[in-house]
Amino acid sequence: MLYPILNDARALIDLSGLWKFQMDNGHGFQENWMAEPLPDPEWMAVPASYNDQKENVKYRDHYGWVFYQKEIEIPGTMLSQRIVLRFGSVTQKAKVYLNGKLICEHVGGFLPFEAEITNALIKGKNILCVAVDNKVNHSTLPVGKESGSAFFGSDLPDIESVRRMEHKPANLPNFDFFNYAGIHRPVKIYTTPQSYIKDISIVTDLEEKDGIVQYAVECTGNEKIEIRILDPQGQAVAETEEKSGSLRIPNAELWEPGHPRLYTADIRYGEDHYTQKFGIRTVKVAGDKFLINGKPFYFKGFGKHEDSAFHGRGLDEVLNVKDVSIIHWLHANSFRTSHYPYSEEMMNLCDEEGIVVIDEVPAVGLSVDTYEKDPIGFGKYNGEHHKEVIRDLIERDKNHPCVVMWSIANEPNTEAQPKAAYDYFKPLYDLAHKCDPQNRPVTLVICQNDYVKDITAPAMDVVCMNRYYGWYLYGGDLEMAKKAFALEMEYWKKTGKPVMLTEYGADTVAGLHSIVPGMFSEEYQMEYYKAMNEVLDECPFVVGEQLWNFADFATIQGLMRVDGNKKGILTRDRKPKMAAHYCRNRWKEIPDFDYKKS
Ligand code: GCB
Repeated sequence: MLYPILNDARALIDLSGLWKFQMDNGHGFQENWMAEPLPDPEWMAVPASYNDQKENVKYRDHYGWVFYQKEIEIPGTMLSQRIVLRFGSVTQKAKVYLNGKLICEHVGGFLPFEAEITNALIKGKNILCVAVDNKVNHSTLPVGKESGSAFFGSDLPDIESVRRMEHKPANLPNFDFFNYAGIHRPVKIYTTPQSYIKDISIVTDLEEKDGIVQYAVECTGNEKIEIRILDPQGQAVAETEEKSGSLRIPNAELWEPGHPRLYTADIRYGEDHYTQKFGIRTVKVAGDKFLINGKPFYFKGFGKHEDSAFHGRGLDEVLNVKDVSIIHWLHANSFRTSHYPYSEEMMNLCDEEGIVVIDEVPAVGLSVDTYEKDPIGFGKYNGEHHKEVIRDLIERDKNHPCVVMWSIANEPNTEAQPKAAYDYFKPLYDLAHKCDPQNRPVTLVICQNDYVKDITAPAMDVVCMNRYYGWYLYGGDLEMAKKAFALEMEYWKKTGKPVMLTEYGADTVAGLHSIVPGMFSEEYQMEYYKAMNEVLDECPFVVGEQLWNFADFATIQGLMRVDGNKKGILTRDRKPKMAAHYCRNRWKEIPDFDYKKS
């Protein structure tokens, strides 16, 4: 799906700003809130989560539908074109109405969707209404549990279960980040001519010093096409009048981490015009190495979250720029979009800034017990939706040079029912390969478990693992943690695969210090990373270290979390903890390429 742009052929209107908002009273749909002005609205900013914009627990802990409304009027000059309404993301589920008519529905909170509204618009004012549902359950990604009794603030369940101390919230996210909801990314209206450019796929290769650009443009209509490839300085270096084919760029300037050179495919099709940036680079796994442009790359970075004060999970471009600036300051070169696709704006920025991205679908929280205890196993999840998000993510991000690998899940327990896990995930792995014109490596991030039983992780192109030796296991005992970690790495070495640590970390309260490093202190977090990195540095097959987490982030309330997850090397407002300085010094000495020589 193409990112909406403004140019001499296409108009673009951004509907960001204040929208009218009302939480469902249980009768919103029956009372036709989609068609009439909301009965008792208040103001809510878009894009952003609604949860933290007001000082009342009912917004933070709302469970179910909310309604957003905006009056829109389209300039008459735009009406001769195709008019498309596009959402960057709405979390978790959306029903979109124009003047009371349902124009589209979307399930899944982290990917864009759009609908043509040319014929649904009326002259003058139109009521645009978006109903948003935040519930998570076994059919959604991420996964939640719906057990059907009390939720925050609702009535107590029967007295017997209260006495038995059974507390089953109606909706419990099975993931460790706050279930922020709302219209999270920009809502835009864009236009195209009636015959238009629908999609573009670009795959690049290298032959000696030349770049090979294979391209395919999908269009509707029957117009003449003209494509020019512009180099990073804007000079035309190739031209064609074919919708698909291959072009040679002599002495190509490559896209590399830290040195991102971007080309542009400038496409005219009849009256339409679209410009697509791309990078000339290759990505490949060879033996136990991860190659970018044929050279062994070493990932230095973190798992992140889209999370900040007030905005929640809403797009915050200031924060994106700030985070990328901090990534450069740290001498890091990469991150994983844990645990869902990030905004298109962030992906564009990473292309421009030369940050390497592992792109993850929102498949977090898929957990099963042993066959005896959980005979349905992975069967309880919605595999079709899982396929859909893989297809849609790749469709959205296929042309980004920053994306070097797809992650099809975070921490499903692949060892409790090893064969069932393999049968569930292997087809998803194959699907990701099939969908990606660039055929990038595919992985799945595994959790700490009885690793010798896991047959799914070794079936991936890179073994990506989250490990908490020294925190959840052997917490406080770094010597023991090191030994256990080193023992495990002996096992993975034998698989011959590239291995990467995609999470490791320790909760750390900024400002808490101890001379003898103790858990939660800044000294412990730093010593923890030193200890784990000592093990990693002994393993030539390890192709990267991405710690957990870039910054502290919000989670559901619970006994494990004091004001959220504190494993950031930065605080939530981006102040460095001691470990950030340690990482900065370490990563300064680690080159992007050829770190592990043997
Ligand atoms: C994990 C999860 C991540 C959590 C983290 C933690 O393994 O992948 O979502 O936040 O552990 O801090 O417990």
